[in-house]
Amino acid sequence: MESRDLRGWIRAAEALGELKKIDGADWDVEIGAVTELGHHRGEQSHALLFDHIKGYPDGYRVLSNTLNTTKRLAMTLHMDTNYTRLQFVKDIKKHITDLEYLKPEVVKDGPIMENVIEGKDIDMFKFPSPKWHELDGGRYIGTGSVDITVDPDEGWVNLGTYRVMVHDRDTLGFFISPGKQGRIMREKYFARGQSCKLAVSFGHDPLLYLAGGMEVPYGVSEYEWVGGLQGLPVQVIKGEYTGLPIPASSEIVVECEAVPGEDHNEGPFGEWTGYYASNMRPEPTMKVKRLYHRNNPIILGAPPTRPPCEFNYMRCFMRSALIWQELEKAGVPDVTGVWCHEAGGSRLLTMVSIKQRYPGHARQAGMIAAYCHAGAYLGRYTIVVDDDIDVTNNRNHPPQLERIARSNHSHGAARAQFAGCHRCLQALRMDERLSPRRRIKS
Ligand SMILES: Cc1cc2nc3c(=O)[nH]c(=O)nc-3n(C[C@H](O)[C@H](O)[C@H](O)COP(=O)(O)O)c2cc1C
Ligand SMILES: [Mn+2]
Repeated sequence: MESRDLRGWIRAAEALGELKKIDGADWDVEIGAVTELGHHRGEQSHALLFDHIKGYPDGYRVLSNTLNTTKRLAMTLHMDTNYTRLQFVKDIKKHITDLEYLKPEVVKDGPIMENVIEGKDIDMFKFPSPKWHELDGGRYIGTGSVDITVDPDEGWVNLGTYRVMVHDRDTLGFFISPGKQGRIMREKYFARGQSCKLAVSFGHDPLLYLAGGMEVPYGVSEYEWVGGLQGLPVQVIKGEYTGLPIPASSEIVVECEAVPGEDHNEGPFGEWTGYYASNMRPEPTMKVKRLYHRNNPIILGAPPTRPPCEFNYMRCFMRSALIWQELEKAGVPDVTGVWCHEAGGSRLLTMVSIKQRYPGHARQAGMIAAYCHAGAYLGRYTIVVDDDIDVTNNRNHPPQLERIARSNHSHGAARAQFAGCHRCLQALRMDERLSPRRRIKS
């Protein structure tokens, strides 16, 4: 099998009949609005390739809506494309459980070296980075991107998908929330008063962004995880400035230095919850030292929007498979389904079905699903149901579930509720708008 780049992925999406080309859109909110409409078309959506973008040379493109159908997701994972959702989650689980990590292959040259730019010639505005949502604080070149860092103590290389804003010609802002692996690495450098070197890729096989955007275990490089998944090492070139491995066939890569204390206002940015979750605030910045890009480069965009949004649809499958895997590892028997619901942006609402065997079985499944690595971060509600419910089937769930997932329950943020086999309607009791007394009574 040949190693795939973003252009190979586009050809494969076209072959599936799942790609649309759109000419003449404006980077200023228009690409974002059209992208969001696509998010809400779910399985009917197409991957969208924007060209002839206003004010930019023809061929400087943006690709969005890559992973929001099961067909495109399966194609990206090098799997078959005729699945029910539940079977697909099961097969992904098997796929990632049997994974043998493959180290990346270091090569001397690749398409990314077509243009290498340094010093005063660096201009991050040369790309049609979208302003995705109306009230965003700026233009975001990085949404489906990966930040590449090396752990200063342990030496392993992490790839994480964290948003990247363009501040000026050679300064980028990046927001990484607490506890993410790239943030832990950055903090280690900063705590020693050292700068943190990073490479960031803005266009690549969406499989790399899929890996960068999910909970690959701590200490495992996403390069090795992707290599294992595609059965072929990812080809990388050693960056001249940072020494970090950069994908040889990326569309756009920067090598940067983040200096402690050099923060700059970042955001706000429309979030996957469907609203602005935080205001503008100072966040670390990166100075671009080298800019590499292919001729006619393509930015891979994966902006958050109101749910369901594209990247969270992808994560519904991936995180469900990971949680299921962790349930099995913890010895929970007879799990028949796991679904990180799209109404909760794949994080806030996890549903598990079991063939109930003994008293405590539902509680055990719910506890572990709520608190295992893949389920813990921002996990809010976990519901356990009987095995006659297909948890992946939207029609089984009332629309109120979205409100539940987004509600703000006040009785201890980490308290999970287990409806243990009383069907998901039980969950309505958790609606924040009801007083605790009414919730108990309802
Ligand atoms: C499209 C997309 C955008 C994301 N944006 C951010 C972000 O701006 N900041 C952040 O901390 N996490 C963001 N995430 C979530 C992280 O990528 C995710 O938690 C991932 O597990 C982080 O990688 P790590 O486990 O190597 O830290 C995003 C995920 C996706 C798929
Ligand atoms: Mn990681």
